[in-house]
Amino acid sequence: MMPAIRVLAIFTACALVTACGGGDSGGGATSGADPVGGGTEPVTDAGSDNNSGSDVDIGGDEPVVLADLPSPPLTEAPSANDEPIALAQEFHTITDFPLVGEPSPRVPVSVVSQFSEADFAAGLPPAVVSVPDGVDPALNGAPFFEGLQNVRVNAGDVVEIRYAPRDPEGELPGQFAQELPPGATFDDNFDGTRTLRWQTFQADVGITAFTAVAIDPAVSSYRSSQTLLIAVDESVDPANVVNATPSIRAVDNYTVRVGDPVVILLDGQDRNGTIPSIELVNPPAGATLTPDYRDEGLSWLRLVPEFVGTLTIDVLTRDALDSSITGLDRITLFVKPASEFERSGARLRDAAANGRVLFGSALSPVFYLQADGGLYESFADSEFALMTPESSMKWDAINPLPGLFEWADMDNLMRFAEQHSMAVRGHPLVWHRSLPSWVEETAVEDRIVHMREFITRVMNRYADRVDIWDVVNEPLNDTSGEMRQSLWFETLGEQYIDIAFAQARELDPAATLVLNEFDVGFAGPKFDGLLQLVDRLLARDVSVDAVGFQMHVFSSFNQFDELAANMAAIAERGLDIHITELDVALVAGASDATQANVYARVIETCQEQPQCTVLQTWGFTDRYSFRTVTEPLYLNRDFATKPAYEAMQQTLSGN
Ligand code: 9MR
Repeated sequence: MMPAIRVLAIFTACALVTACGGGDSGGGATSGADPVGGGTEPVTDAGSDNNSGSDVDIGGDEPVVLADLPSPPLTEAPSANDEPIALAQEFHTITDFPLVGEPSPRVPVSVVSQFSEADFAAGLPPAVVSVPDGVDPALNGAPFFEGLQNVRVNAGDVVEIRYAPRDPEGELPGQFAQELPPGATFDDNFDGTRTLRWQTFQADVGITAFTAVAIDPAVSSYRSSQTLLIAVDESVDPANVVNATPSIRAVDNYTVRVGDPVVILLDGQDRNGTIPSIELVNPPAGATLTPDYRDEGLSWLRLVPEFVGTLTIDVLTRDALDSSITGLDRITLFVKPASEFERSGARLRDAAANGRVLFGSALSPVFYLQADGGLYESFADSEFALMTPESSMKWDAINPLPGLFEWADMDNLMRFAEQHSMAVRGHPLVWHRSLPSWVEETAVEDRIVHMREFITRVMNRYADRVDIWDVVNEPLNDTSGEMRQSLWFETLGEQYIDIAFAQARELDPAATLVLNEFDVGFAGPKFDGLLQLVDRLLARDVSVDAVGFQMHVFSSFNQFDELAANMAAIAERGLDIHITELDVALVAGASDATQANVYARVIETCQEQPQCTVLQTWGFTDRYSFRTVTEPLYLNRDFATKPAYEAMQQTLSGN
């Protein structure tokens, strides 16, 4: 059971309002402040006076005091309606424990059309000109498009609009298109003009905006963005609307292991907005095709390949309006014998444990909904003693709308960790990214309470299964080491960090609480800024136990001495070091051996520092990496080991 929840009372108010004066030298500013314990007031708008950022005085060394969160809460708490339901086997690849899915039906996230008929009637929107420093528009006029106006058509018509960029100085500007309407092209006429060509369908009815950008011939960063509105009306005679051939959304080729269940999501598409039916032309023995339980446009193909070799499955889509119109798509699976995926030597987690380091990886959301989920699971369950949800615990994943909680993905990863005896790192409780838009739109004076409500809800559900929490992620600017002017910083200056840690500590007294940051594995202003922040937090008794070094590095990385020195500086302050997100992007021309060496030496550096207690990679296969094009991980896209795997094994084993 979690202890009862108390909220931030009033932060040390004097320190947080400009009226109290600035000067943060030595912390006198808050000493006379009157922390209100047990108060009921949420954060007042005093916080909003502190938006200015770096001149905010966060005050002295007073620990924050938490008081009760507001009742009723600012947004509706999770309820029984959010509870996941059992997920049938037809929809996933896991065989050794039951999975859950979101309850049906899905609550739609409302999509508000950006442009209305009134906007259309108002005429062509004005161009948006970006004038770089050093350009005087009086001397160099902005480029523009000649002769454009908003366009109205009927569904079924082909839109053709010629874009002729012009420049007041007479030279010909360049141009490019921002996102095109579905199926449209922006064709080069080889005379400086381009033509937008768009075959409209019934599904396109409404107002679509299209933006082209003209580039000044003299200064390429001097640009005009011109949006044009295209109103597509209902067709006078629906029979005039072309009926396009349906298809399924493209499916990648996958390598799978013989005998593992495979699932493939088939997403029927038709440009006119109807949903085609799906048939398998040559279904493999035992294959099932099951409509998704939440979205009628989706079907799940599930099969267990029995033979090694290349398996092709042809999928026929049949038009919803005219059954004689069909599309054909092919899915290819490379089915390999189990022996291809066997690995000699110690498993990474066991090798690491000998050297007292906890070894693990981030796990992709819903890996069990991918064709190669079986291979993914078997590698993860044998190699890792610790797992972090790569994205399933982020705010936008769990709480996309106020009062709506989607727990299923995170519940499944927790269950996976439990099943395979892995420790769990919760990630991240407070971050400026991966926020649902409703959080970004909250009033600054309410935001700390929203933050605390989120922390509370996540920790109440998972704290008894989580050992380590990344409480605050990336509080510093990308390179400078100054505080990031994030929407969290905007509330109370850096005291949001104190509050987040106090809240996390209260809810999970025994957990390891971490401040996680990137680009701190080498010397420079960012690491200096981190150390200063850590010192300020420790001076205020903030309950931080460890610093996470993310370590998204490149194969050219060679500052191992600096990494060791940085770790030592954190260790001297009594904190542990966790390598939290290690991956090594290949730079052009670099070999796998160079990459392997970086993995080995980062691991070695951690092993040499007694307080480096956790080593974690950010995924393990190049197929599911956020840096996939740079092949930063130690299995390739087909789950074959790369030299980095053996190098890690050897280094972790101390060989
Ligand atoms: O790898 C993650 C990627 O799949 C997500 O799209 C992205 C946004 O949520 O986050 C990535 O993970 C980040 C991590 O949570 C924090 N440190 C930086 C990681 C890479 O951006």
